[in-house]
Parts: sequence; C-alpha cells; structure tokens
Amino acid sequence: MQMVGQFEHKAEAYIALGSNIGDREELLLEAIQLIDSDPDIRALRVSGIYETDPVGYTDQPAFLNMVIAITTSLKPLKLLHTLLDFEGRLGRIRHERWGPRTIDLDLLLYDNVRMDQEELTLPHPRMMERSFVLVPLHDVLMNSHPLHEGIATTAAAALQGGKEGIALWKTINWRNASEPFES
Ligand code: GSY
Repeated sequence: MQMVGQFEHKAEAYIALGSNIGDREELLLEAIQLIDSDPDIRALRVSGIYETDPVGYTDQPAFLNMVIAITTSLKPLKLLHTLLDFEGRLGRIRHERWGPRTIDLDLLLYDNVRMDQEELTLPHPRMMERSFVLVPLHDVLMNSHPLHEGIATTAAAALQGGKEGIALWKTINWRNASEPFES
C-alpha cells in the first residue's frame, strides 16, 4: 500500500470485462460484485453492457463486453494477480488464447502509469484497436483523462452505422442490482 504523507494513495483504474459462454450477464455482474467486495478495491462507475461480434477468432459466440472504473490501493501487478484470481473463481479455465471464455478481466489503465513488463503492459497494448473495449470505456472514462479525446472519437465512429458489430445491449444501475450501498 502506497502512502503519500499520512494519506494512502488510491489509484483510478479501468477494467474491461467480457464473457461469451454461459449466463453472460450474470457472470459480468458476479465479476463486478467480486471486484467490489475486495477491501482494497471499490467499483466507481459501470459502463453499459454491449453485445459485440467476436474479433480475431470469429467462429465463436457473441460477447457481452463492458468496462468499469475502480479506485484501488493495490499496485498494478497486485491488482493484475487479484483479477486473475477472480477469473479462476468465476470458472475461467484458460484453454485457447483467443477462444471462448466464461469471463475475461483485463486491466486497461492504471492512473497515468506506463509500464512494459512480461506480465503486464500499461496502457493495455491492444486496447486502442478494440472497439469492443473503447466503446464501453468511453462511458466511464474521466473527461480529464489524457486519452479521452482519442477514445471519444474512435468510440463514436465505431458505434455509427453499427458496422463494427457493437450494439448497446443493456444499461444497469449496478448499485441497485447488488447489495445495499452504504456511502
Ligand atoms: O480479451 C478479449 C477477448 N476477446 C473478445 C471480446 O471480449 N469481445 C469481442 N467482441 N471479441 C473478442 N475476441 C477476443 S479474443
């Protein structure tokens, strides 16, 4: 835990969620609940849920994708390991790299941190090419974020005309859908 003076530093980070096997919506909601139940993580904002055509290996079911903004006292690698643990707890077994999955939790951004390590690259190295990430990310990204303008332009273009196979599937009021929220 990083302390600045007497205050604990909390980073703002963005996590992409995706599912294309089983009860996709339930898995996304369970993932958010699990993330928020960690004492060192708090879910701040939740994007719409988008149904998206598979990209890369296309012979697989459509995905539900979304992005959440969190605040956390965990350092980037610890946060990554925590997310991998949550994937396992939600039944994710890593078979094929690009194949179907019950749940995928990808760390996209962590404050303005740039890092390139074997385990983790930040910002996420493929996020700017993935409309299924940029469209929901735009829903929750702070206007003041340095990448906001570029992401807004790409996300708007991707949604126009529905050519990229991304459609808003549902919006949720996550706090209402989960446990009572005490502020
Ligand atoms: O890490 C991304 C998993 N994935 C997805 C996804 O989440 N959504 C869509 N639409 N296509 C994808 N291809 C892969 S791999």
